[in-house]
Amino acid sequence: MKTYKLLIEMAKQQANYFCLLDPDNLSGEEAREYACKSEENGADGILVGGSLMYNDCFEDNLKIIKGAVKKIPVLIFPGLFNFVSRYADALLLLSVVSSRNPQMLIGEQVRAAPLIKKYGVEAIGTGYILIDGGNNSSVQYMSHSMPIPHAKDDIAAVHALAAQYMGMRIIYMDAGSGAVNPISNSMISQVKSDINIPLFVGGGIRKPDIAAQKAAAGADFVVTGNVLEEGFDTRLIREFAQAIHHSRRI
Ligand code: 1GP
Repeated sequence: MKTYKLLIEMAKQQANYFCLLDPDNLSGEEAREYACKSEENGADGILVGGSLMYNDCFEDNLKIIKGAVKKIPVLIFPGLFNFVSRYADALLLLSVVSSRNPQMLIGEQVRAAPLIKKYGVEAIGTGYILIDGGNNSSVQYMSHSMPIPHAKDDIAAVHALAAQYMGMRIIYMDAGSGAVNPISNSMISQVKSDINIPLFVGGGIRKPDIAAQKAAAGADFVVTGNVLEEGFDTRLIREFAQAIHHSRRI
């Protein structure tokens, strides 16, 4: 509960900025540098994860990232059950509630559960909602899941509400990595007004002013991944962090 309580406190104070690092795409040195520089330039936390495990470096890089940051939480954002490790502050145990594929709703979680117990890592039940971002996302393909249509705010809201009633403690709304269209402000705002648990929003956010809009609409945690993978730019991290921190909730 320690990290979840921290996230609740963080969400009460301000909108927060999380950088998503895909350990598969990073050397150990890059993992250390990106984690350090993210924290130094204002990121409030780091998510570690991706859709694939192509290289055998998830745990090594996670350990490096956790060792490199001083204060901010490091959370696992798993693609599949094999992203379980003791070297994170917590693991977002995702159930893809927008899916009707039982493997992504409960199958992967069942496979992860014994490892979570063995490692003693804090697991935070997370209702993951995939929204159409204007292109076929890796998550959509890998999870055999149809995303919720971009303009159907009410459908997203009832999924979030159902996840909350089922006991999930975070909602993560994702347009998918590299989305053409990030999740709309109106959808974020409707979901946020219906739930009382922290809300993560990501997918296709490439500019600080857009990130600020997502925070102003109600995202407690705004996530960027791709934009930093294309060129790790500390000035851009600072701009994202400042824009998100200075946003005003609607
Ligand atoms: C993907 O929400 C994250 O799961 C981040 O998306 O890579 O498009 O920033 P981007």
